[in-house]
Amino acid sequence: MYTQSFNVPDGASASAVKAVPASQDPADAARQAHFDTVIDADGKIEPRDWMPEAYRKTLVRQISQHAHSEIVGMLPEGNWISRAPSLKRKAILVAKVQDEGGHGLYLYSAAETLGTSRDQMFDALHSGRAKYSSIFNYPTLTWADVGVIGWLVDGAAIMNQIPLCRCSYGPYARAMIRVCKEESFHQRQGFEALMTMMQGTAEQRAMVQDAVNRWWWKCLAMFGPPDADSPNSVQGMRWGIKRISNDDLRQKFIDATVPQAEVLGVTLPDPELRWNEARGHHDYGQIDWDEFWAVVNGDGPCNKERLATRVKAWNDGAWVREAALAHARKQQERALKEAA
Ligand code: BYC
Repeated sequence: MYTQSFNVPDGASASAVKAVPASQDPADAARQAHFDTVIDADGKIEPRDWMPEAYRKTLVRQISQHAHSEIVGMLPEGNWISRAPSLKRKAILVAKVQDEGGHGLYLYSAAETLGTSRDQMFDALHSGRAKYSSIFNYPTLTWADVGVIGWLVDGAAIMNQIPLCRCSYGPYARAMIRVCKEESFHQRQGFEALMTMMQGTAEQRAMVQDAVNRWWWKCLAMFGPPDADSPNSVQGMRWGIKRISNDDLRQKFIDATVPQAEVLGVTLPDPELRWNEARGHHDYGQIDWDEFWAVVNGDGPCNKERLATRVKAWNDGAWVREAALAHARKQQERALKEAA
């Protein structure tokens, strides 16, 4: 349904911004030149390699935000585990939510290789300084929302994340390969759950349509602001972190999703959505960017609730962390004694 292929071509604008500016510090010139050569040759930068501070900072920003999105993303769906309509759906949902937790862990680990501790990242999240995806600040009102999150939210995530498998930073790229394989299952289970509901009663079909109406525009905003208002894009693409621009990914997602909506029998809630023969793409209506920025800046319907839930989970889990540390200390002491 969504390609697992990693040979997705770079966005048109990527080739124009490949060269990395040389460092102004003469001491760094040789290392910078080597870094530039690796980037220009589409090679990988590894944790022990020299990298410009701005590259490191950009990666920590993006990877930690991504990790936070995964673990906050567990909450809207976790809300439905105890109310899943059958044992089969419950088992699938538990596995999916658990996968999201795992994605968070791979990503925190990847960010740690850049010299940022997990405690620092959690502190940024819990104090409200860190961002996470806007999409998770909306409520899941009905069971159909769980299917729509799989179909559309995970669908949008895959579209964004497949190119990240070729990101220039090795640990991030490698983490994304496994994440994308799992996201693909998530997207399919969502579509299949919705397909089942669409073959059910008129009430079930209406529930699916209502969920699609509420989530569609929010999913389009997930790809980030329009390219012209995206301050990080040019540099991110120059460094081979981002491969395809926000607008190009959004367009790819729309073009891929329209035929899926037809198969499902739902209407996408955009009267301006139509195929443009000349462009070879679908035209679409205006995204509400004021709403997007309000949500990103803390004013979405669920921002406070999501953060409070994460902080509570962190505080409630303190004894587990303490016990694990005490156990590790004891094991270390025993190993030292045995070695002596
Ligand atoms: N929500 O210059 P831009 C998932 C921020 S997990 C909130 O274009 P960039 C899933 C952006 O951070 C989904 N903030 O930035 C999990 C920047 O602010 P800062 C998460 C957003 O980095 C569980 C500012 O706006 N996926 O799918 O070049 C269950 C300007 O933007 C958003 C990832 O994180 C947003 N939607 O591009 C199911 C993928 N969009 O940092 C599903 C990795 C933008 O300057 N991340 N902002 O203060 C990326 O690919 C890129 O970081 C983005 C943004 C495309 C998101």
